[in-house]
Amino acid sequence: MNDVARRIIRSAERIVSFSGAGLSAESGVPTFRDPQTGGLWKDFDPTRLASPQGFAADPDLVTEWYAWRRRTIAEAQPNPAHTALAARGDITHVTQNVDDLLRRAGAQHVIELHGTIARDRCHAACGHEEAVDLADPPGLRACPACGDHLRPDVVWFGETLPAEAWEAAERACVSCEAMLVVGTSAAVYPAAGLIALCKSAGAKIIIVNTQPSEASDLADVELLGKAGEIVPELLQERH
Ligand code: BV8
Ligand code: ZN
Repeated sequence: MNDVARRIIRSAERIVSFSGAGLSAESGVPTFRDPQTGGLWKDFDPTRLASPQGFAADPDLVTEWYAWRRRTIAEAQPNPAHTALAARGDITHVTQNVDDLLRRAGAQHVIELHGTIARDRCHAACGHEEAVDLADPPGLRACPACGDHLRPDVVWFGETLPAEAWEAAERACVSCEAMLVVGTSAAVYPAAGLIALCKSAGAKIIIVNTQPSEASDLADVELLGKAGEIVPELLQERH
């Protein structure tokens, strides 16, 4: 284990974790851009399946694709990286992930920048939303309040991030002393911009990833390897 990284974590009072699909890869949830761990976007076209245009063109296809992802997540279990992060109630967890594995690992306060796959909301944003059973996901259906379609409460390409989550994440980043970046290619904005925001606020950046990413040049320490192996060692209790 890298002592510099451990010293940064031990001496920082305010820490933000920033996670992506690589955090859940060892739980069997496919990533988006990493061919070794699912690489969803190599088989599926994100503009057709994770965009309002795609949903408008074929709402059944998009609903079925999310039902498949929901069943996969229902069968997944939190891995040691989720558990280690969840055990640190002093860390503010900001995630791009839409799976519920950090919550299931016991993390109290998770800022979900891209929403959650565990909920549906009205596509016309009339305000109606409802939890879904990931193990038995619903098919395409109408919003009981206004008749438009219900869709996963996630942020699609071209959609804005939930304002409350974004503001909470920015607030945490501008005052943090260390950011622990876990399992993200740092390719998607505005989320990935939070890493540079922390850096500009004077925070130390520790990256845990199986390969270099678009954030590598911002790292004070880059630990190449699996989150499930590195994160528990890095976060072992402070003392
Ligand atoms: C917005 C839906 C505008 C939820 C997702 C051109 C240039 C720049 C930007 C843009 C552009 N054109 C469009 C944009 C903006 C666009 C964007 O950033 N596009 C990128 C791709 C170029 N962003 C948007 O559209 C955002 N909205 O900008 O709105 C706007 C503004 C004002 C008013 C109206 C509109 C919305 C972005 C959110 C998109 N939603 N998914 C879902 O179904 O999941 S994207 C998808 O990518 C997920 O959300 C995911 O969270 C996100 C990031 O991916 P990662 O989590 O990093 O996963 P990835 O597979 O990429 O990487 C995994 C990493 O883990 C790899 O590096 C791998 O090596 C590593 N790994 C694997 N195993 C392990 C591991 N590491 C450790 N341990 C392991 N075991
Ligand atoms: Zn509605």
